[in-house]
Amino acid sequence: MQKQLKTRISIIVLTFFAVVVTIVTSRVTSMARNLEVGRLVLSSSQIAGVLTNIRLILLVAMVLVGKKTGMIISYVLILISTVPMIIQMFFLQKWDGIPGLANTVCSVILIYVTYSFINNINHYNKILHLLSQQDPLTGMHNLTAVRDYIDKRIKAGKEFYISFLYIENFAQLNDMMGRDFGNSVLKSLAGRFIGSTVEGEYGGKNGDSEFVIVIDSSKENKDPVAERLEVDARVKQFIKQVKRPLIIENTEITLEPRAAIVRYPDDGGDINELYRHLDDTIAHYRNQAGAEVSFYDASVTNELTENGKIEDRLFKALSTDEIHLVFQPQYNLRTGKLRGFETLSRLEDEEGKSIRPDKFIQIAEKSNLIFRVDNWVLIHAIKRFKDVVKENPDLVISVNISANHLQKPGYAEFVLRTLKENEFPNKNLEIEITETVFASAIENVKAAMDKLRQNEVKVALDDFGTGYASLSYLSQLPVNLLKIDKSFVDKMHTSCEDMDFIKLIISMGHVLHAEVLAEGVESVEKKEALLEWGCDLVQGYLTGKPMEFEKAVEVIEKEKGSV
Ligand code: G
Ligand code: G
Ligand code: MN
Repeated sequence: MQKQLKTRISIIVLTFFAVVVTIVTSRVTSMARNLEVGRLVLSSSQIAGVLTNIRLILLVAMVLVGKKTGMIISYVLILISTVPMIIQMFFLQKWDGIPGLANTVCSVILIYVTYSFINNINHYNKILHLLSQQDPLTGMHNLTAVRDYIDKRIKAGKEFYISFLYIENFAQLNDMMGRDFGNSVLKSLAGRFIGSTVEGEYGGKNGDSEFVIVIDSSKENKDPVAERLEVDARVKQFIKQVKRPLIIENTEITLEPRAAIVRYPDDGGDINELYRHLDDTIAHYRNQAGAEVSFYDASVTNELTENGKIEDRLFKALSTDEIHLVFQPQYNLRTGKLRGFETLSRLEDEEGKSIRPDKFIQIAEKSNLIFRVDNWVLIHAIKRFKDVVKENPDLVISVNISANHLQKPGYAEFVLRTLKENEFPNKNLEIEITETVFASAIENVKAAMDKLRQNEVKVALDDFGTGYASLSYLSQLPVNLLKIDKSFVDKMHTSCEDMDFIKLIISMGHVLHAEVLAEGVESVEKKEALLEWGCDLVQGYLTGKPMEFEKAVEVIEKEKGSV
């Protein structure tokens, strides 16, 4: 609006001056006498020539400012000033106007050239703008276009929903099948998307593999709950489209789409806040079962802030050695003898309140701090126990290792080097890994485990029964201990199926030449039943809670005394 007004005013001003110059020119021409400016004597035709050029500049400026309108006004002005000249020439046979006429023809051409030049530039500008609003791969509206659209909606005072639709298994697919394959997937999806938005919806592509849908809040539907349900259903339709199997390069693939949704203005006052809350929602629900379409709410951000604080705390604790280690004893079920200890880490917040270990371990795993935590724990556990194991050559000290850790190149070598540097005998260390290693690069895991076992380090499979172990993998992996997950032991006396399962794990362990340990044993009855079923080892509150190092040493000493 502002711009249009400015253009109009400029055209009026330019027209005014052009008219003035035209009038003055015709006056000067008709005067037919010389003008003296100081010592300079100018003929009227000389002055008219200068004025005509000034007018030409004004007319070209008018085309630049007013484009088509500018050109029309220019031509009208030229026509008005030329008609008397032509009349004079033809009716009065005064041919001295011919140079002026030639001048006029040149002006007409110049104005036209200027106009078409401007027009072309505008045309290319439009194409450039279109390209800048388009995702090059899929042809969908890109990030900028979507942001522009949202900005306009906010300025227009509209209410709307934004949904980010992302594909949980896209990165994995990209890694496994290559980027070209991933690009083909996105192109096919874009085809499904572009055709399916209806009036009041706007679709685009955000980041690498993220789609955006903006859905207008319906005017007639004022009930917020009903509206939310409608949006939920609509986004689920998009999800359904994405989930339809895709055939790319003769491979059928199934995607795992998920969506996060925010509402303007409820969930954020500007686009940045809305986007941040969408990202928070994605981070919060990522890998969470059943959370296919999730609406943002404040608790999402609160929890992320909370997790961020724990992460900061952990980060600091790693450099100030404030992670605290406790040790839970493991016993031989048949002889009742102490076998060793599982090392467990503990962390306290700034006020000294303890942070739940499963929580901070999970946060560490998400942020990759887990590698540092695991290494810290390994180093500190063996430093603490190195003198103790020299006195007790059969004692086993076990540490937990995150599943991702073992597949990192050089991990086994790192463990062996650490043991050597600390003069800790390899056979006294046990590495506990969870069954989730089976979901990762098994070849690397197997190589690392083989290397450790060849060097007498023990390897235990933790939380057994809850993960993905397949018999074929299990038979290939050199484990010396299976740890039956606490959840089975908990349900031992209430569920026959769980009892059968425990018996099965025990015999499976023995077939694999591994020992079997039951975790979380809290009662004498369970302990006795496990013994009867042939279970080898036990770890639980019944036989000993996780304890401080000094207490653990006392337990060891007492054992020795009782033998
Ligand atoms: O005892 P507790 O509540 O600490 O254990 C919670 C979970 O955290 C268990 O599954 C345990 O294996 C895991 N855990 C405890 N300490 C560590 C550690 O240092 N590294 C890893 N990767 N996991 C640990
Ligand atoms: O997954 P992992 O085996 O590393 O987990 C060991 C966890 O189980 C630790 O958090 C430990 O404190 C806990 N734990 C060990 N024994 C018992 C028990 O008998 N009862 C309960 N409730 N927790 C136990
Ligand atoms: Mn464990």
